[in-house]
Amino acid sequence: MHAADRTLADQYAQQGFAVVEDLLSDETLARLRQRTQDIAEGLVPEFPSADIELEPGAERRTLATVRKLNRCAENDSVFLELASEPSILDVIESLIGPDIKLYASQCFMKPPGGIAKPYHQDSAYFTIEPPDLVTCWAALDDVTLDNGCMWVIPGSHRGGLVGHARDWLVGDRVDMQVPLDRLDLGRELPVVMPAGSCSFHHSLLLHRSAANLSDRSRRGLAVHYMSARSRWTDPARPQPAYRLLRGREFAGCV
Ligand SMILES: O=C(O)CCC(=O)C(=O)O
Repeated sequence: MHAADRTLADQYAQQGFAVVEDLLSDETLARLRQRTQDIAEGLVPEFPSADIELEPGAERRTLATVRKLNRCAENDSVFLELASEPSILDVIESLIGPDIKLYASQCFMKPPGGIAKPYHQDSAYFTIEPPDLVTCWAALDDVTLDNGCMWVIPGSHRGGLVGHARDWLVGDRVDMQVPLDRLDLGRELPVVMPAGSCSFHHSLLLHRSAANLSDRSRRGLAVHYMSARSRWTDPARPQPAYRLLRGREFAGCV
């Protein structure tokens, strides 16, 4: 492991997250921005509409109304290319080892006025053991305090999974959040960074994102990577076929 990777891996182990500035080239950034805009404006008919979520109350799909694109890399080769980018996989390898699968991907579009996402841990949604799962959150726009940056509680990934309540409404959909009395809010930190940077967070890290109070979009492409050594643990749902991105498969694992 290079010295820079070790510093990043140490920070990730201690804090549960780490930021790498300017990881994406200008060309990659421009391609991803254009793709999110084209999908939001209905110019990519092959991107399934079932995987396009609107902000609560919105009726038409535009860049100003789309809240989230789901299954980005699973549906679209432009996002899959980003998910397979060697410079990102090198960071992931330094955090969870050389055998890496794509667990999920989603683009949080956070348009001006976009709603907040309350505190949660990704592991509350992700049913694999061990939870060797890391998210690369690629900033497609400058991320600032006023346009809805993520906030994290450093070190909270070391406290295990916290109980989530199912009482948060996204429009008419119920979603999960960690109750406020379970959080040490005095320790939370904002993750602000320029476009083209990536933050990497552990799936047990407590994090949220604020509402977008600015007149600028705050798009973040989140690619969730898992170790190919992890096992699927949800008996109620069939095990999905996860794509191997680097390294090798293991018998009996996901
Ligand atoms: O970008 C956001 O608004 C939320 C991101 C998030 O919760 C995640 O990447 O796990």
